[in-house]
Amino acid sequence: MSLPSDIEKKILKELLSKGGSYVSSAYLASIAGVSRMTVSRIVRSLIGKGYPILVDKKRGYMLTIDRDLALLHEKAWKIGGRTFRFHYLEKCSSTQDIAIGMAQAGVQEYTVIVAEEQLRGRGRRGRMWVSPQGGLWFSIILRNYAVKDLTIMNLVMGLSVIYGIKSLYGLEVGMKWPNDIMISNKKIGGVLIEGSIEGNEVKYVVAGIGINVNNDIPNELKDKASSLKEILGYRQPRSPLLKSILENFVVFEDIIKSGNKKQIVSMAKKVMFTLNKNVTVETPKGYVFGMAYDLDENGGLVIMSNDKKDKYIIYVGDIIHLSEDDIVK
Ligand code: BT5
Repeated sequence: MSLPSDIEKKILKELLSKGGSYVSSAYLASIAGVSRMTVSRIVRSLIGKGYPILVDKKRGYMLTIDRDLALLHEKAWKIGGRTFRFHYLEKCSSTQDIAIGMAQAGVQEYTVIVAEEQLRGRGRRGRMWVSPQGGLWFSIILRNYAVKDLTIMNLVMGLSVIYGIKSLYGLEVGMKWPNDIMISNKKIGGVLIEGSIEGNEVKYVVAGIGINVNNDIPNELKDKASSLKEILGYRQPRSPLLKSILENFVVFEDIIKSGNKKQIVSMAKKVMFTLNKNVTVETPKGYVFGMAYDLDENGGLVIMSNDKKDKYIIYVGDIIHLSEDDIVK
């Protein structure tokens, strides 16, 4: 997805600032210095990008920020030859639980469960994921993956989120290995990959994504977490972000399904904040100290011990906690 043009930005800014009320087409035309026909064309293009804009012949245009995800319920988007079908829930325990139940019941791939609020949102190893109203919390059911590709799925989803945010807002976004989405050293989102393997076959993968958009960050997380609202300075509809993430995801999924893991790893290295940092990793076998300097071909973090005698490769499942020390210059 390309960044919006200047005229598009002007119209969008006006609709965002008057979110929830109608803005007349004549007013938008005068603000942007274009004809009403052009306004109508630009609004149609914004709707195509996932912006929840209601059109009323008499009153003009209204962007709905809070109800945008609800509008997706039982709707579908065709992106990159796939059909993503949405189930929206006002409140649920965790979209992962719902998606896993549906995947086990045979529901088709690319079904997306999206919730306004999760009561028991979770991260890795049963950690709590704070998910109040206003955030983007969703899980996608995926199928037809090879077992060998699973270790890299957190990178595939992480890249989809990073490029989804970058291409929509032009922000600098990075990843803290293995699954944290970071802007200026604060966590704004996370990825959780779960699935089921029987024998040599992947029955399903459920990719869960949580992004702080308009939700408030609780005090206890404020020093290490932030939201797009805090960073951009205003509230955003979430459906364009969801669309942008899915548009990027289909590109990365095509790459992984064509067997080109190397390309995923090399793209992930470019956005990985953790590389060239001194790290401490807590694993079930004990602590590992050293410099994280590379990703291996399966997405594992390669660490050189401080005395340069030992090399460790750590995978997502091995890690309990990773902390970064000072940046090594
Ligand atoms: C993650 O776990 O970062 C994966 C988060 C995945 C959440 C999505 S939402 C949709 C789907 N449904 C679910 O139930 N989950 C997925 P992890 O690396 O284990 O990080 C968890 C840690 O992040 C916590 O221990 C907190 O320190 C911190 N944290 C919790 N909530 C946060 C939030 N909203 N924003 C930033 N950090 C948070």
